[in-house]
Amino acid sequence: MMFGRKVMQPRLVAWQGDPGKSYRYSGVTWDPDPWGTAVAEIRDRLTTKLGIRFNSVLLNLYRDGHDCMGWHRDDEPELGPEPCIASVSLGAVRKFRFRKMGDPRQKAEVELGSGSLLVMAGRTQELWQHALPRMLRVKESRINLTFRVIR
Ligand SMILES: O=C(O)CCC(=O)C(=O)O
Repeated sequence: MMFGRKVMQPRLVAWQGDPGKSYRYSGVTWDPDPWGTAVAEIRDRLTTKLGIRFNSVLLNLYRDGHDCMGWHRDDEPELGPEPCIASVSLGAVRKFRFRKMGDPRQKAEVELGSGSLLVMAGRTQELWQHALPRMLRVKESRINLTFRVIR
C-alpha cells in the first residue's frame, strides 16, 4: 500500500516459515507457506554458520533488471530490536545499496553475486535504508531469500 493505494511490486514475492509466523509490511499481511525442502536446507546451513534459527523467509524473484526494490528498512515491530537478517542471493549479480538515515550522502554499495550471503545485524535497520536498484542491462533473473526471526 502506498498513500492508501494498492500498488504492484516490481518483483514476485512469497513467504515461508513456521506455522503462525505471519509478516506484515507495506499494509499486507503474509501468512506463511510451509518450508520448501531446498529453502529449509539453506536455513539449516545458516543456523550452523550464524548460530541463529531463522523461523521465516521472504523469497523474492527479480525476473530481470527491470525488477527492483526501493529504499526501505526492515524495521517492522514483529522483527524486534536489532534484528539479524540473513540475505542469500542466487542468479544474476545485482547491486545492493545502503544510505544513512538522516544523512543520505553517507552511502555504501555491494555487488551480490550468486551464492553470496549478506548479514544485516545490530543497528543496521535502525540507522540505514537499503535498496536494490533497477539495472536495465541485466537480462537474467535473480532469487533473493531474506531469512528472519519473527517474534
Ligand atoms: O533483494 C534483495 O537483495 C533485498 C530484498 C529486500 O531488501 C527485502 O526484501 O527487504
